[in-house]
Amino acid sequence: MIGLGGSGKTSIYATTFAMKSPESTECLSPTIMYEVRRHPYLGLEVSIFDFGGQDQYRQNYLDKPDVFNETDVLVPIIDMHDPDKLDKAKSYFEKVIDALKKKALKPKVFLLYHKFDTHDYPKEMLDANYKKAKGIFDDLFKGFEIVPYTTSIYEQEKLNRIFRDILVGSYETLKQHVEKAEKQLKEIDAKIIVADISGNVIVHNVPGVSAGLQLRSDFRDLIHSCNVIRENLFMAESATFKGTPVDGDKELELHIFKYVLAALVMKPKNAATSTEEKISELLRDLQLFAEVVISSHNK
Ligand SMILES: Nc1nc2c(ncn2[C@@H]2O[C@H](COP(=O)(O)OP(=O)(O)OP(=O)(O)O)[C@@H](O)[C@H]2O)c(=O)[nH]1
Ligand SMILES: [Mg+2]
Repeated sequence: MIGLGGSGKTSIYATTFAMKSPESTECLSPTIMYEVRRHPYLGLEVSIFDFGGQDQYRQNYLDKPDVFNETDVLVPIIDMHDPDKLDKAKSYFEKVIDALKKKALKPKVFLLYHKFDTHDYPKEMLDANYKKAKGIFDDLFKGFEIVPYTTSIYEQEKLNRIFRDILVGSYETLKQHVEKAEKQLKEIDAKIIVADISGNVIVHNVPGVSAGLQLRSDFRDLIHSCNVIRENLFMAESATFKGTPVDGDKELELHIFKYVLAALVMKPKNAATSTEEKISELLRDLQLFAEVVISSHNK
């Protein structure tokens, strides 16, 4: 993630990956040099580089561009509340692009028009800034595969989806599976959460189950414990766990697929046959999804 100082990089990291609330970002200090955080996602170790954007640090990266080696994805972040700095951001990004080109690096670019919200900011100015910024930046990264988005830490579900797409983006087939599962969830009359074993939510249809990409801690603990049982006791790649209260008709199932993927299904004990059929179909697809994840790791 690159951008000028104060554009919101660390805030995006904190709310999307570290379970922090948007309000808590208001007292963040500027990042010194760059911070690298390793984040397990679908069995991969993803390294997220948060490049501090103050003047002296930016110059440092440009002087020693080896820090950009092995960049698979570049996320330039532009502050929609600070129109006076658009030209400065442009000139920084141009220099980064030069450095990448010299190294023959061609990361995918996810361009974020960030702080796209009216939190202490007038709507008319936001719209004007966005229009102006698009004129400057949409063309800047031509030659790269680029996807632009408007983002805000106050619109967390959207930010989560964008980062999920960034993280699965390297595997085209995975993306198709995610999109299909998303569609299926909309049509199933049961609450379902699909997450990876580390507790990153991939898709769900239950409001309020995650803080950023991270699943609520009780569900995360459940997945973790069941995964340990799967490994140590069952010694199987996949396993199913069921729970139900003694009184009442709720039912919870946890399916683990190929030691990477988990699906939590919450439904009434006697759900309609059509619901059961749709769930079975989803579970079969998730099994395939997990196989694709594993085979993409082995490439
Ligand atoms: N309104 C609004 N404010 C935001 C948003 N994202 C971040 N901020 C605020 O922007 C300020 C700076 O955020 P940081 O995340 O520290 O910025 P940074 O890009 O990491 O800055 P450096 O570390 O100096 O490069 C904080 O006060 C955040 O609360 C957003 O989406 N909307
Ligand atoms: Mg920072």
